[in-house]
Amino acid sequence: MNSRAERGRFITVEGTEGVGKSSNIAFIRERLQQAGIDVVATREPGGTKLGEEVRELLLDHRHNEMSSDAELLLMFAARAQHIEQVILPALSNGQWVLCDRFTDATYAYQGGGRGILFERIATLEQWVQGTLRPDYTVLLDLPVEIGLARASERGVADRFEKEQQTFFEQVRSAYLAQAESAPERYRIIDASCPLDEVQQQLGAVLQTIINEAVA
Ligand code: Z5A
Repeated sequence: MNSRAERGRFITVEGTEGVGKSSNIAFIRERLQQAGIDVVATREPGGTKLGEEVRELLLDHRHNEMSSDAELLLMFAARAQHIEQVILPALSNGQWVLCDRFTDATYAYQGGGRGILFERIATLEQWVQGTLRPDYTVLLDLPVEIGLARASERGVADRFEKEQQTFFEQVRSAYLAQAESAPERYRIIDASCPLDEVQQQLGAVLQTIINEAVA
């Protein structure tokens, strides 16, 4: 499929706490590979040596004093490195990039959750990304209380996971508003179902994405 080295596709996966991103990204990657697609799976914040170090700062609960603007700028600092070092080279090489969170998370968490003006985020988006936007965004969506109950079974909470339910309600609302404003890019999955049903939905969505790519 990538023999003509046409630009690859950029797929991002988003959702609030406990929606099952980790559980489903491996499934998405495998489905794409089964279709003969060369996939680079990566994540934000992170994806590069520098970005992973920035991630540690961002998630470390010892930095509870971090200001919202510092948090926003660190997200974009890690993103700038990720785009230059990983995302753009892969896409221009014809590979597909599957990214666990991207700028929609910034609108949802720093915009919806922390209350930073969307215009301010859009300025950084334009500066750091130029014209780069995801081709498809899979939003795993479920009621916040279900996600928090699932996530509570994991280990020690990081700096974001310590936020209250209202914070995650604002994050979810921001995601749903973004999905509504960009229906051609977003694919919403009901993540409240058992995992096999979530993956049935994902399988159907991926098939249409693959069909569109080869059409
Ligand atoms: N962040 C930000 O603020 N701004 C930005 O621009 C970016 C990120 C890029 C780290 O992200 C933090 O960075 C994140 C937002 C912020 N903070 N939060 N919250 P992350 O993506 O690395 O962290 P995460 O949100 O905790 O994602 P995760 O580790 O992938 O977890 P998950 O989506 O919550 O999924 P999971 O671990 O696969 O599932 C949770 C549990 O539920 C687990 O026990 C599963 O077995 C179970 N599960 C999964 N699916 C099901 C179903 N269908 N039924 C029942 N149980 C299930």
